[in-house]
Amino acid sequence: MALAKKLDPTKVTQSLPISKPESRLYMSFISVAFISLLIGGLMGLLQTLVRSGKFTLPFGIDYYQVLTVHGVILGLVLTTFFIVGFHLAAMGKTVGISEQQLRVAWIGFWMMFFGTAMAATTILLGEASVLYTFYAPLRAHPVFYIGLALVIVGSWIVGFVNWHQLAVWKKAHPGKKSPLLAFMVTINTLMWFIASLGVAVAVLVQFIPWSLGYAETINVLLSRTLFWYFGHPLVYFWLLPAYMAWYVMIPKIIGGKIFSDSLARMSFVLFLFFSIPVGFHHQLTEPGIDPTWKFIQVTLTMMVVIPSLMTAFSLFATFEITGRRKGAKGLFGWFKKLPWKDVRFLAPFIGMLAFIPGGIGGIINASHQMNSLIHNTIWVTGHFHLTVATTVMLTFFGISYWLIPHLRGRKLTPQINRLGIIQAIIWTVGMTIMSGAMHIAGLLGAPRRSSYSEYAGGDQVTEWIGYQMAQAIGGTILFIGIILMVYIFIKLTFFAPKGEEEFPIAEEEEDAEPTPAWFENWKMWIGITIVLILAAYTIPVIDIIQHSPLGSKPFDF
Ligand code: HAS
Ligand code: CU
Repeated sequence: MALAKKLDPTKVTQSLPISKPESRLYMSFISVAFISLLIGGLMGLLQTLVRSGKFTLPFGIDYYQVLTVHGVILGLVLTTFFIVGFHLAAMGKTVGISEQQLRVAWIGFWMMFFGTAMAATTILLGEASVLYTFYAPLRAHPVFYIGLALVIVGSWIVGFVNWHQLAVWKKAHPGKKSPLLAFMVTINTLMWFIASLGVAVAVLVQFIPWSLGYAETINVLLSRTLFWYFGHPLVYFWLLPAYMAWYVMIPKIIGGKIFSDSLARMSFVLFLFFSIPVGFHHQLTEPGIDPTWKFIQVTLTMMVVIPSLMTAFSLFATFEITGRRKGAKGLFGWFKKLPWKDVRFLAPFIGMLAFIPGGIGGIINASHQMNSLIHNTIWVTGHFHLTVATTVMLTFFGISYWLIPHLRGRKLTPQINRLGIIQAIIWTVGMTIMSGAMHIAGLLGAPRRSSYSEYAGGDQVTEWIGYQMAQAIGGTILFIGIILMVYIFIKLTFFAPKGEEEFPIAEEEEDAEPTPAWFENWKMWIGITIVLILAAYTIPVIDIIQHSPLGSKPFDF
């Protein structure tokens, strides 16, 4: 605490103006995200229609090609572009960006853009129907892997810019704590960098030489382990920007304050620690990994639930305190004081609600015995359509309603606000039907990642088919939601009336305890993260390298 007192406790509500050239960069990222939404969403619709058994894809298009476009363009492209754009805007607003760093960030953008175009071309040519997890021994065209590598390296470049931005700010503000948003962005980019090193190694050392024909076989288990070392933190890379909006923007939008700056920082630090050493919870049914290590990583998975529970606690506290300040009485009176008619609040709030069943589903998945019931069934697809496609996406939509007009010098009109509320409701209805049906069908054994099939005997398919129809109905409703959202995006970007829209950043409570200085000890955070990763992965990875059977021959597309 002695140290903490030395920090300048003034509430650094940094709010810098965003210049035109900055806006152009941030909007470029966000625009790619919305174009991806349209393309990827259309693919999703097609998939649900095929699985209903009532529709065949035209022109010889393959189901798995469509599924790969869907997963890559939504899971990897939309998310990464939106997040990198949002990160940059959050940093620009709180710590600023120099012209030189802006130029470097543009290099990152173009690398990501060309990488995406390369990967997309191979998928569209039918040379890379390997799904977004590109599991070996499925082998894609080398350009697919090179494209993915470019997207990752491009995102690193922007990450380095983000770190540089914070370092410059800290130099200019000695002894001050970094603005909360900048701290959060730094954690998320750190996590992303450390995690994507794993997939970068898999792509550069295993997949590219193998797809070029230099290596005849591939160590399948090693490649999957490296993928999931990245794949789990990937889902938190999606979630944390939503948490930034929940911790920092939502309190401001509802007219309240940040419940606790230290709690918010601590939860992000815990995500950095526990997001990475847990990838085995995606490989629980995989032979070749000692159960002891699976047990250790499952235990760490349960640890990563804690920062989400802290977030839930903190949000309830913010809602209640704000409501009571506005005169709410009784146990739940504060509920009525929330701004239900403001889409900037409503869309992320529905996202929070969806995360309650989404998170419970996650804990079920992570429990080894129950995992053997649901693994590889469409239950898992139901789980991630609640988490990433509802919790995260509705929050990203919520962010877009103020961020896009803020960057474009326009206003969120009452009419667009109303359309946004309709959009959020359509999304909720569509997703409840689709994801609910996926969960139930999964429990009945319906597989994921599989086209329509009659399964010869016919018994099982009759059990599943009603739910697959329901998924097609939900999918159609969702696609209407996507068209509406893209319309709103175009409206906000080009046609909304000129004006000013607030970039909402909440302040801390007046009487908040000062945030301890050790939060700025980045060496400690990175050190603990590395120790945890080495503890969870070193021995099993050595095992995998030493004891894996001969590598696998490719299965080409
Ligand atoms: Fe997951 C599979 C375990 C969270 C995404 N997950 C996936 C896949 C994706 C995904 C994409 O252990 C599929 C990958 C593939 O293609 O194979 N997941 C978890 C666990 C959590 C979890 C333990 N997942 C997420 C998030 C995702 C995501 C977040 C995306 C954004 N997941 C798994 C496992 C598998 C898996 C296994 C592999 C399954 C298999 O066998 O293949 C946890 O982080 C969840 C913790 C969250 C909570 C909820 C806290 C609630 C909050 C809301 C508060 C609400 C408020 C509203 C305040 C405990 C914060 C107020 C309300 C009022 C009423 C006023
Ligand atoms: Cu996971």
